[in-house]
Amino acid sequence: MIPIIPSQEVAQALETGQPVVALESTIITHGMPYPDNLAMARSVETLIRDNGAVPATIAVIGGVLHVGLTEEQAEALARAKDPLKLSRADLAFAMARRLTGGTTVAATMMAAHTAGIPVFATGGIGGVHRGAETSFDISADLDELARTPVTVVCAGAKAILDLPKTLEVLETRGVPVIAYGQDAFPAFWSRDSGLTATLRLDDAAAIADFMVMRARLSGFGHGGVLVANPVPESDEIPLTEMATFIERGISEAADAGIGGKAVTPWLLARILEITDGRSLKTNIALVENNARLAAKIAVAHAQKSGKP
Ligand code: PSU
Ligand code: MN
Repeated sequence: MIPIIPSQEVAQALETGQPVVALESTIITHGMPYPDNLAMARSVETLIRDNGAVPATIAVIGGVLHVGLTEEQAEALARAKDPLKLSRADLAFAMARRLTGGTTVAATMMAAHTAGIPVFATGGIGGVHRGAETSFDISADLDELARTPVTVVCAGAKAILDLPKTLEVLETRGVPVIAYGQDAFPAFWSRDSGLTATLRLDDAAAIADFMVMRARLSGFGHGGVLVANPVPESDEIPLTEMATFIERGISEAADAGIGGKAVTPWLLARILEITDGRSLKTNIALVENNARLAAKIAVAHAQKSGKP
């Protein structure tokens, strides 16, 4: 048996076929500073409830893989000192050593699928880093999307990555990339990356239909689905503006010798400083926007799966 502990509320929702939305927690432990991280975690859960689904934030606390956190657990995670960043490669280690950490998109997908939750909301996925041709830094999120059947609702991928290469890898690995309500693939803080997503759907019900059909094809073997939901216009920082901040952050990261798992958290924190907090406001708005859409998809999917 896989040692996963669902909260009472999540266990009950899953038993009775109610819609559930999984949430990652690296965004809490490494993506935003305290106390904004805790406020974001709370508002996202509230938005999911307001849209008719049950939130299930996933994290490892003291070695236990939790699916659904109590208020106290969420607060402890948001305040944790030196929490780990847990991707597929790190989960068992953290659990065996009874450690605490936030789960990335990859690790959250693993836990959500094991728990029986088909829909998951995050901010942005990891991808192919700029310079990957020499560093080989490609997020495990992409591999997980290729293998684990969970629908991930994100705001695209951050423009700190190499977005054309990220889309190429997703295509090679057979991951459908669906832009929501527009043709362009969004770039996290910005609505338009300048690249076109291969697929487009305009409402939650159509995405749920797509999920159901993909599951029916699972005899061929199938993995996840990526839904790329642009940040609301009122909160976006256009790419032209963002590009300058990103270039500066990346060159500073290189000078400081930042590499590996530390790159994304370091850049997010530095860009927050460079933009004087504006990027954080956008980051929170896009996660909230993704939570709303994920809840709508989960509700539509639960109906189409013949459950209440
Ligand atoms: N996007 C954010 N904040 C984050 C991340 C993405 O706005 O904290 C995290 C996600 O958990 C994602 C991870 O899965 O970064 C990717 O890290 P890496 O590139 O090291 O795989
Ligand atoms: Mn990496």
